[in-house]
Amino acid sequence: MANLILILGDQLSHHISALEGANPDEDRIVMAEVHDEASYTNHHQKKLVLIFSAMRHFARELEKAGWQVCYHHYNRDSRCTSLEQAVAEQVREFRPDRLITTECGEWRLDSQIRQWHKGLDIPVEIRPDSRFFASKKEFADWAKDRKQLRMEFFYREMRRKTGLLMTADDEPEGGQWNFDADNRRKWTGKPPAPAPFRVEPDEVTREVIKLVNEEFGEHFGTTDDFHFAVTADDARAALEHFIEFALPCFGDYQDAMSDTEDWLFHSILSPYLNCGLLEPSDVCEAVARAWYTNQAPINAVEGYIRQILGWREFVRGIYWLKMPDYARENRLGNERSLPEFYWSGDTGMRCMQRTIGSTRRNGHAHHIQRLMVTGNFALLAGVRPEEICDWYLAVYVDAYDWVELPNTLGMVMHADGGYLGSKPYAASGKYIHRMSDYCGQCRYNVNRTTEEDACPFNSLYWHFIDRHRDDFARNPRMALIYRNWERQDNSRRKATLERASRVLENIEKL
Ligand code: FAD
Ligand code: DLZ
Ligand code: SF4
Repeated sequence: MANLILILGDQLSHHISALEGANPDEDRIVMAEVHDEASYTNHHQKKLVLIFSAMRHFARELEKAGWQVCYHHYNRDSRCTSLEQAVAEQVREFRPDRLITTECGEWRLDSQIRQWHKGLDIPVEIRPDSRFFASKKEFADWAKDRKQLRMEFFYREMRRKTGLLMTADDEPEGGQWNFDADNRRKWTGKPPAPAPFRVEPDEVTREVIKLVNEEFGEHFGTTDDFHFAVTADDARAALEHFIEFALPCFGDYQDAMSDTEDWLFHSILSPYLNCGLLEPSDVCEAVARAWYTNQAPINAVEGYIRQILGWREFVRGIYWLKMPDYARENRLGNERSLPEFYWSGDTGMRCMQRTIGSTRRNGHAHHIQRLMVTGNFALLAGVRPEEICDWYLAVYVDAYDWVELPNTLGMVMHADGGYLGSKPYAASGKYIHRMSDYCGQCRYNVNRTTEEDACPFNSLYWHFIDRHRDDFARNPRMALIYRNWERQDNSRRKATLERASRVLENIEKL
């Protein structure tokens, strides 16, 4: 029995379930760069380079290992513009008994693939994606009958299940589950942040850069200075670089932001984890080893593993539990359009300008920039969730619907009614000032709220609190905030709300 095996652009792993039990002498693999996948959003140009180049390298590795690979290169004149057409072409030529693939990571494409058998006229076998620690069913079982889902409890279950950072007595290493309280230091330039891991583009990548420049030059961002890994070996070297140079300080400066350093002590591994070049279990095990061999402290190691074993798995679980209705949620009733400066970076708000600048240049911004700068601003200003979600899906090299959507719609925009987070991550400029050195370089004054040069985040924060009284005043975690707002005298509150209204009216000019 001969099978056709489809490997998608984010499934670039030799251990992918679609390959299990396959026979290189009989079966054939299909991989395809296609217009529909390259343009369902305004993908950052570096993301296109990463995916196409990593796909080409992976196909070569498969061929070297003895597989027959039918690889469809992107071509603007090709009649084959969708994955279904690319597969259908191979089905016509090769006449396989069935198509085998691993479940796709996003609802849009997954729901299409589940209908392919009708047009292809052969069975389509869709296998679970075993790269995750928890299967979709395992997460759904955990979530069943729980009124509120809290990442922390799910994470503890995952620690117990995997044994990661657990003692022989089934207790958390270091005596605590969570060292977050130690992980909130501001970074003032010392210790110096390590240079990010770089791979210079080889011939294959240079060819893809040329292709992306010619065919997708209108997309967001730039291909300039592309230095991401595009093979599993290089992604592994990026992991080792992170463990040696950045992990020891990852915890301390996890929430810090800098006007001068784009990458700080972050791992920049999400692009590789998400397209298959790195396996989450390998990353977590390597990071845990750093604790056992005294290469990194527990607050860094636990903090890092929580991001992957906890948050990454948790948001995926929620995505599959709640889609497709989740994508349409807008519980705070936001109606504002996304300001144009999210695309251009042309704003006097230094924190926004620097975060969007890094996003444009690198296709990357770290978590606190995404959450507390660009995300926080969209939340406070009441941007339509759909528009800000489209932005986050487009602009990051690591962006895929399954991870972007719950983070944006749930964590940032609180548009799901608090399913993902117990309270909105709304903050005034004070938080950004505490965690960064942006404010010293800004046109606005972070210590002011009502004046014309006052930091826009300050009045917008109180405007958000005031206009969502019905949504949040009864939330015990927000009670103090409402008391603080009500304690301010009427004229002060009026002036704050008036300043916020002016900010919102002139939002494009900020
Ligand atoms: P590190 O800080 O080194 O963290 C380590 C790893 O933990 C990351 O590589 C990532 O795999 C995982 N991780 C950390 N936080 C999260 C999280 N909240 N959700 C899921 N995984 C997490 N991450 C994506 O991978 N793709 C996205 O499209 C994406 N969109 C986001 C949108 C918003 C609005 C926000 C607030 C966060 C988003 N994140 C997304 C999560 C997080 O910002 C990135 O994973 C992280 O910045 C990637 O950089 P890093 O590899 O240096 O991360
Ligand atoms: C994101 C992406 C892009 C840009 N291009 C391709 C492609 O040409 N071929 C392909 O197989 N996959 C691509 N991908 C990934 C898919 O669009 C999709 O996001 C994932 O497969 C979801 O799991
Ligand atoms: Fe951002 Fe406000 Fe600070 Fe300017 S003053 S950098 S707008 S937080």
